[in-house]
Parts: sequence; structure tokens; C-alpha cells
Amino acid sequence: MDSTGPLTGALLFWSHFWNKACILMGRLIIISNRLPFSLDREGDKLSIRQSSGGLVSAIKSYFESNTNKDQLSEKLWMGVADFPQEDWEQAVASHAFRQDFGIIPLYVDKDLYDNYYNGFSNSVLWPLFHYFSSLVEYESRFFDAYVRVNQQFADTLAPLLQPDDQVWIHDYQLMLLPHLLRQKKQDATIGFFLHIPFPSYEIFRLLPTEWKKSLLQGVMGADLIGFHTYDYVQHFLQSVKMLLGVESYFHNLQYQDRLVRIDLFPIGIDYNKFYQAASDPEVLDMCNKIRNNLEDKKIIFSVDRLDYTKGLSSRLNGFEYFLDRYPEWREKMVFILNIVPSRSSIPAYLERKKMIEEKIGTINGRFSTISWQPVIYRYNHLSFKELIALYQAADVALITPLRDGMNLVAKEYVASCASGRGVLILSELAGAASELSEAILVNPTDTADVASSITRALAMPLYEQRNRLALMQRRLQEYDVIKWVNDFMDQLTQVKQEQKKQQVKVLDDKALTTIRRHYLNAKNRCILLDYDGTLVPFTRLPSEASPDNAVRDMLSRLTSDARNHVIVISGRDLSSLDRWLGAMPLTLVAEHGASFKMRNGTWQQLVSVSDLWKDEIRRIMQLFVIRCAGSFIEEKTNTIAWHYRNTQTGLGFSRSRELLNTLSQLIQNTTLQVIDGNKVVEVRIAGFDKGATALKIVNEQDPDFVLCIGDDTTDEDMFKALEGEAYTIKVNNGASAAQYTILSQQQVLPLLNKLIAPLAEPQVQPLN
Ligand code: GDG
Repeated sequence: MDSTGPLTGALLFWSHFWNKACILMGRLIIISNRLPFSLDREGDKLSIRQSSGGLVSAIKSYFESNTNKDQLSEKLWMGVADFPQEDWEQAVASHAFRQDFGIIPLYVDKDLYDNYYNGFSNSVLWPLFHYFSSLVEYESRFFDAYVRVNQQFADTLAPLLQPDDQVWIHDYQLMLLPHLLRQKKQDATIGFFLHIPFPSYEIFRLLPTEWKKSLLQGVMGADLIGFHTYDYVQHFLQSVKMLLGVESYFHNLQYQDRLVRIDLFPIGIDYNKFYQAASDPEVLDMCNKIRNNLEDKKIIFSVDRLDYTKGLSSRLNGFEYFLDRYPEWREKMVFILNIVPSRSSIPAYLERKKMIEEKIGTINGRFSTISWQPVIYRYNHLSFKELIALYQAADVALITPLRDGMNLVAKEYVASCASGRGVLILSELAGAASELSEAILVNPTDTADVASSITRALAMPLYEQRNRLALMQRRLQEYDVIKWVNDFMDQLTQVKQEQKKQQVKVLDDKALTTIRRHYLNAKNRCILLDYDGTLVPFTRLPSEASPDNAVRDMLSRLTSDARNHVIVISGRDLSSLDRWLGAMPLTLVAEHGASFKMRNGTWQQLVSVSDLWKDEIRRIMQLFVIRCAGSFIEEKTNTIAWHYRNTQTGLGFSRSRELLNTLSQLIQNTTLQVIDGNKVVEVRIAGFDKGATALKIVNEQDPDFVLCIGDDTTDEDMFKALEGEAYTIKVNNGASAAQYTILSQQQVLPLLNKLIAPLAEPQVQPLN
């Protein structure tokens, strides 16, 4: 929503910012679809027109506040300019306008912008994310334009980025940008915030596969992803799990080689600005005039952008029902309905306007008297002071969107009720409903509910109004827009710190050369290799994972060198390991150390207890097999495991959480332990872990070279136990106690090949 107004304040041009030295915490770069202002030309004269709207007022309040002055070296805003480049250049050259943040304008071709903004953003994402799936226009040219404009943002911004910059990307028009920027700047600090709802997976999955995957991958390029409510966070995590196969752990995701955090940050308002504006003499005067003109009739007020998500038709139906059902209120109240023009180039919006105006005509036609008209309809933009005056004059604010990411009008109304008078009726489908529980919450499609809420609000005693408002006002004051920004930025800094802590070095040529040199000079080597996911890839069934010729050949080559002691250390049962590898001169460790066979020795079992403990656990796991198609139980001597690798992605994971919970309670105060493995939940006899076993073998051997490779959570025990004594390598990226990582299981044999290549080979080749 835009407001015209005289040019005030100052614009510091971005060229000026570019030249300034970077100090303190670096720069904050806000990126949104549009810039927070526009330029209007009248002849030779240019004037600046500030934009209003939720995002703009939130960030501007933060920029204008004192809290960040000592922290940020610079503040910049990047967005598409809706004015010609020449006008901007003239504005810069004249030094006429100043603002306290820098500007990076982006100029986008008009047709391209139309397909990107009116097309993909507002005819695909907007309706779908607000659950209006029937309005979605699945046009591939829209998606192509969306990709191109997001790319243009990335291409423009990437060369300007400095190492300490914090980039904060806003909203649904720029969901691909985090990834596109990350591709160009691996280490960039990137936050993303979605201002509209993220829909449930069942809605999101309606998008064509390429679109929906690109959108998720796009957003996942950020380090921190923020939403308004807990529900939107859950919906997003569910879609990421189902479509990208990435599971979360307490709002954290390990995505590719990075930790990504997803959390909720319900946007606040500039509370003091609204609360204090209510006592501005000009506002008070306007407010009095409104009330006097209406002869002290009760006032119901609403203000919305013209949009189908705002529930204007349902609201009018509810109001009409109210007039029908509660005739005693006729002529004692008026409904001031202010609609703000919006997106008028999209046909669906114009049709909506016509429908609403017809409905208003019907209501006024049915109920008006000579001296009274129930609906006062205005289709225009209000000045800030007019808006506050109306908020103040209103006895009731009727805010009933069918879906809304948050809805700032509801919060602003509450803040503006400084006198303690006023009742908020709010749709339970607005994000704001989760914070404003003292409002009268309604289902906007339930006309009877809307009507009875209106009577309840009109008749609410003053003390009750005051109590409800006070509770909501305190909450809004405590988490205002400044706290919102600070909270987001603090978490972004934290995520970056955590990423640094858990950074594992990717095994590159230089590191490999060091390891190889050490290997070649060593006389007594220990090589510990995990089996599944390391020596062999995962298979559908554990019994199918027999070693192929390449694995056998590698193990033969390793063991043929008398200086090598090769240990295959696994959670597998004794009989599988013996059948597949028993004939080779290897040390075999089964079930994490519960059984082992030293090279050329015989199998030894360290536990001899009856199998009875498995009965109860098997019974529970069988229930989970029935409840989760594709899962199965594997039994080993000292372990019983429930595998869910072959189940429906989301279902398997969610059942595994239930099973973990049930089993953890069951085995309390026993000698058993539950392990949350790679698509498997295992219960085993406690006291054996790969770490203790590996350390024991290595200590007995007293080697001068130790290499340890593994992929699973149980291998982390080895990495930790052998820290400082071994070269430890984790297969697949992710948080690990290992020194190095390699990207996939397919790289394990080539790595071992390079390690043992004869000295004659001049240099180490890069890994595939
Ligand atoms: C998104 C999400 C989310 C409205 N009419 C006038 C006017 N306004 C101002 C209000 C308020 C803002 O515009 C509207 O805020 P909303 O929250 O309702 O919606 P959007 O900004 O369109 O959109 C939304 C928000 O982002 C923030 O995350 O809450 O759910 O859709 O500040 O005061 N201001 C003036 N005259 C008007 O006529 N001066």
C-alpha cells in the first residue's frame, strides 16, 4: 500500500554508503520485492512517496530506532524500483533527498516483472499459500520469469557483498534468492522471512514438482528461516521432509553441508508509535469529528487491502445476518468499511471489488432509513493520522480475514486503544490470533458466529474491554517490532556461530596427501572400517548388503600388506559378518563389540544372557511393523532392530519417534539401551559401543598409523574415542566429531585406492 506525501527527511545515496569504511558488526542488507519508497515526477520536480504496508513500516521503525545505531556499520535496502533509472540518477545527483539507509535499486524489464509479480508471485504463490488453490494459474512462463528475476537479484547483489554483511531476504516473491545467492557466496550470512502463511503439505504439494522443489531448495539456501507462527514452521518442516528428504531436530536441519535453523518470529508493531499517536491533538480532533458526525452511534471499523484473502464478502454476510437477527441494533451503530486499492491489474481483484460493492449496495438498500445507512464504504488510502483517528473512534474492530500471515491492523488497533475502550473481533485464521487470544475470535465463514460476536462486542462492559486490551497491549509492547528484528538478527548470528563450531573439513587433496605420506611411512597400521554405508551402500534389506568384488578386492589388497591390521567394525550380527568376510584375514567386530573375531582367531562373545529380554520389545516393534508398511524387524544376538528405510518418508520418521519414546520408557532401569540410527531404531544390551571397542583394539596393537572411516551415529563413538590418535573420516556431510568428511559412500573405495597406491605414482588424483 502506498501513501502519497510531501518529501521529508533525507536520502543518503548508496554510492555514499559504498565508500564508507565498514566498522562494527558489518552491514545489514534488507532485500524485498519493492523499495520502501517511490519517486513521482511532476515536470522537472521529483518527489518521494513513502510506501506503507507491514514489512516497510516494521523495518523502517527498526532503522529509525536507536537500538541498532551502535551495532550496524550500515543499513541498505535492495528492491525493484518502480521509477525510471534516469529519475533515480537525477535524485542522486541533486542530493535533494536523504534517508538514513542506503538504496540498491534494481531495474527489471516491464513484461518480465509482470510475469514474475502479477504472475508467479500473485497468481500462484499468493492464492496457494492462502489456501485459494482454485485461483492458482499454473503458467510455466510465470515460473520462468520468477526464476529470472530472483537470479537478477542474486547477480546484482553478489558482487557487492562484503564478508561481514548480514543479508535479510523478505517474502514470497524472493523464495529462490537465498539459494541463488549461496551458490555465488558460500559463506554469506543469509536470513529469510516469510510474511504470508506457509500452507500445509497437502496444499503445497499441488505445485508441479520442479516448482515446489526449487522453492524449498531456494529458501533452504538461508541460514535462518523465519515464519510468523508455529503452524507455518511445522508445515514448512513437513514439506522439507517429504520433498527434500531432510529431517529436522528441534527446529534445526542438517542440509547439505550446513546447519539451517527454522523458527517462529511473530512480527510486532512499533507499539509506542501507535499508542502515542492516539494522544496527538490532531488525531484527537479527527476522532471527535468522526464520533460527532455519527451522533455517538457505536462504530464498527475495518480496513483492508482489496484482497480475496481478507474475507470481505464473508464479513458482509455476517454483518447482514447481524442486522437481520439482532434488529435492536439497527440505527444504533454504523460499519465503516475502508478498502485500500490493491493489485488492480489482476482480474480476480477487480471482480472481487465489484462483488463487494454489490453486496454493500444490497445491505444498504435493505436496511437504510431516511436518517441512517448501516455501511459507510470508502475505497481509498488513509493518511496515518486518519487511520489512527478511526482506530480510536471505533468501538469495535472487525478483522476477519479468511487467511492472513499475521495481520498488523489487528495489533495496531489494540495499540491505538490508549483510552482502554475498544473490542477486537479477530478471525481465528489470522496469524495474529495465536498472540491476541483476548480478542473475540471468530470463524470468518460462520455468519452466525460473526453476527453474535458483533452483538457481544457492542454490549461488552467497559471494564471487560479494558482488561482484555491491557493484556494484549502488554504483550504487544513486550515483543514490538524492534524486538522482532533483534530476535531474528541474534538468532542469525547464533546459527553462524554454531555452523562454525560444527564445521568438519572436507577431505581435500592436501589432507589426503598428508594422510598418504604418513601411511606409506608407517610400520604398524590399524585401519578401522564401518560396514553398512561405508564399505557397502545401504540396501532395501540388510541381508542384501553382501560385499561385491570391488570391496573384496580392496580388503584383500589392504590385508596383503603385513603392516596393515584391518578391522571391520559393525553393528551387524556375527553370522552375516562371518558368512561374508570370515574367510579373510580381518578382525571382525559384530554388534558394536558384543562379539568379535581377531584376525586368524575365532569368534568370542562377550555376553551370554538369555534372549528373553527381546520378547517384549519384539511385541512392540511388531505393532509398529503393522502400523508402518515397509518397515521390518531384524534380530541379532544382542540386538533387536526396527528398520524403516523402505517406508513412506514422513510416516516412517514419525513412527520412529513414537517407537523411541515407547522403548525409552520401557527400558528404564534395565541394562538395555535404545539407539536412534540411520533409518533404524535398535535396542541392545548396554555396555558395548564402537568407541570402547575400537580404542581397546588400537591400544593392544600400539600402531603408528590409525585410520577410521564410518558414516553412522554409532561411528561417532569411534571418532570421539580415537580423537588425537587417528585420522577420522565421516562419510556424508553433517555434524560430526570426525576430522574430515567425504561426500558419499561411493568415494570410500577410491579413497582407499589412493591411500595404498605405490610410491611410484607421482601425485594424488582428486577424489571423484
Ligand atoms: C503481509 C502479510 C503480515 C493499511 N491500510 C492503510 C494503511 N495500512 C497499513 C496498516 C498495516 C499495513 O498497512 C497492513 O498490514 P497487514 O499485516 O494487514 O498486511 P500486509 O502488509 O499487506 O502483508 C500480513 C504482514 O505482511 C507483516 O508481516 O501481517 O499477513 O500479508 O501496517 O496500518 N496505512 C495507511 N493507510 C491505509 O489506508 N496509512
